Parts: sequence; C-alpha cells; structure tokens
Amino acid sequence: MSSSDALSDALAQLDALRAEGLAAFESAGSPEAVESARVEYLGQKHGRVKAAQERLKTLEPASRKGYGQRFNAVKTDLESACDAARSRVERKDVAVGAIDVTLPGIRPRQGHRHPLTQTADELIDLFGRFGFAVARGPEVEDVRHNFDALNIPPSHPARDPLDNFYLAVGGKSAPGGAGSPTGESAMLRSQTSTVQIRVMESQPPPVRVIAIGRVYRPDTVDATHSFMFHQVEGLMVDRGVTMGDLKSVLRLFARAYLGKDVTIRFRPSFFPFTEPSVEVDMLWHGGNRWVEMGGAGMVDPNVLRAVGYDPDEVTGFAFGLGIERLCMRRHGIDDIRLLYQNDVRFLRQF
Ligand code: FA5
Repeated sequence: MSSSDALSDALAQLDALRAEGLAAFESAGSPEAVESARVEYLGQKHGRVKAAQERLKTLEPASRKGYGQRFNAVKTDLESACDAARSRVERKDVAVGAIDVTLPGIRPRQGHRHPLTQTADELIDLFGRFGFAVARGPEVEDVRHNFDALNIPPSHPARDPLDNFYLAVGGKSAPGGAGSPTGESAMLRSQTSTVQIRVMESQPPPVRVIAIGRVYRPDTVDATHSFMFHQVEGLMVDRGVTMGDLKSVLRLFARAYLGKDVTIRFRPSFFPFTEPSVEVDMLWHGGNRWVEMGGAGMVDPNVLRAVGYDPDEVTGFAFGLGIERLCMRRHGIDDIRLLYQNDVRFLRQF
C-alpha cells in the first residue's frame, strides 16, 4: 500500500470511529450507558480513541500531520458528545427522581420543651433567685425515707398499700423490721419530701434547697389527679426561720410564676413532718373554685432530731407543690391528662 493509500485508509477509519462514537453517546439513555460508551471510546488504556492515537506511529512521517489534525478533531468531538450525553442523562435522573434541587426546601419543624419541663425549668430559675439550690433523690425509695424519717409511724394510714406503689425488691422485710404494713421495704416515692431527709442527712444546716421530680400514687385519674405526677419540694433550715418566711416565699413565688392577679390562700392542715401545717390553695381560672397547690409547714422538731439537727438551734419550713397543677393554672389547662397524651396539636401551643 502506498503511503497516500495508507493515510486515506486511516482517515476513513477515523471518520468511522467518530460516527460510531457519536451514535453511541447519542443513544446512551442512562448514566451507566454513557459510562460504558466512555470506556469503549475514550478509555485511557483500551479505548478506541487511544488505539487510533497509537496508529499515528505506524504512518509515514509525511502523513502524520494530516492524521494528527483529524485525530484531534475526532477526539474533541467525542469528548464533547460524552459530556453532552452525561448532562442529558443526569438531568433526566433529576426529573424522574425524588430530588429537584431547584425547588424551595422544606423547613424542618422546630421542637420545644414539654410544658411540664418548661415549668420545672422556670421553678429552678425562680427559686434559684430566692437562693435555693437544686437537690435530687431517687424515685425508687426505701420506706424509711418516704415515711419513718418523716415522722409517719408504722400505723399511719398514709402507708396503706392501697395508697402506695410498694415494690418487692430483694425479698420482703427490710432489715430491722421497718417496712410497709405488708412488709415491703421499697416503693415508688409518694412525695418529694423524701429529698428533705436525704439533704439534711448529708449536710449540716443552713439548708436552702428545692427538689423537683416524679412521684407515684395509685390515685384515681381525673381532671386534677394522675397516678404519676411531679412535685417541687422546698426546704429551708436556719437559725430563726419562721412561718412568716414560709408565707412570704410562697406568695412571692406565686406572684412571680402565676402572675399578680392569682390569689392564693393558706388553710390550716396536718402533716406528720410539719407543725404547724398548711395547705396552699390557688383560685382556679374562671375564679369560682379553689384548687390545692400543695402542702407546707414548719419542719417538725422530730424530723430535725432524726437527722441530727438541734431543734433548739435551728428551725425550718418545707413545702411540696404539684407541678402539673402549677402548669395548668399558669396556662389555663383544664385537664391534667392533656399533659401526658403527647398530642402535638396540644403541645404546640406552649
Ligand atoms: C404532700 O405530698 C406533702 N409531701 C407536701 C408537703 C411538703 C407538706 C412539705 C408539708 C411540707 P399532698 O399529698 O397534699 O402533700 O400533695 C401535694 C400536692 O401534690 C397537692 O396539693 C397537689 O398539688 C399535688 N398532687 C397530689 N396528688 C396528686 C395527683 N394524684 N395528681 C396530681 N397532683 C397531685
């Protein structure tokens, strides 16, 4: 074959390569098909364009310029056909797929704390400003902290198994015999007053703490009662603490948390661990009935003695308020059950 025949044969093959390559890229309908055409034609090692480039070396020097120019044009054409095919199938993917990046985004809904958590956080904040630190105690308690140390004797009706959730933990009777009337030594605490004892056992006076947490009672559920609810306990022990201090702190608190126009009243009452004792009521929204907010009183000398404090040296007050009821009064909620149903239509309002 003469050198000019060899050149025209090589050029014809280049043209054929170009035509086949363009057809392959044009007909590729998916990213996978474009990729396989790219490997076949433009692959670095075994691609057909690479083979065509190798052919340059087999030509006479005089033919190389002409071949080289045509080769470059073919290569550029196939590369742009490959790019065009790629963006065509990618656009198509977007159209049929789930994501259209050109659409405005969906703003994620921002959550917030549950109204009971908001109340608890606000109580910590408010009482913190009155100088009360936060104390904690366990929800699974022993009967000593729930009753005995609080001056509630074994015969007291508050210990009735129908009014408490006793737990049979590690056998029935407690060492030393202290237990429920049916012998259990552990229970789900029925009041946060247990934390009063734990705090006083662990430090000398003065004391100024609040404790917030869950308590459990097998009460019949209604609009203001649940079998699990939250209390905030307050305890202040120091020289010369009086009932006047207790009333001022609770009045200041009610004003700060519930607002200026919420009326509270103190009603004489009885708790084994305070003397004298009061119930604290708040005028409910609507203004035509009182709802109990909590109990309070001056820490009974027997309780101070039981934790090793000297009742001739120090006196103290304590209170225990229902957090659900505070939250309900604050927000005008009428039924305690709404706070536990986790219905976002309700929760979103707070
Ligand atoms: C007590 O639990 C005492 N430990 C309070 C106390 C503390 C007195 C310190 C003296 C000194 P009481 O059983 O009354 O008291 O409950 C206190 C408050 O908890 C009630 O006023 C009410 O607001 C709330 N509460 C009681 N039972 C329930 C219930 N089943 N569901 C929702 N809240 C309740």
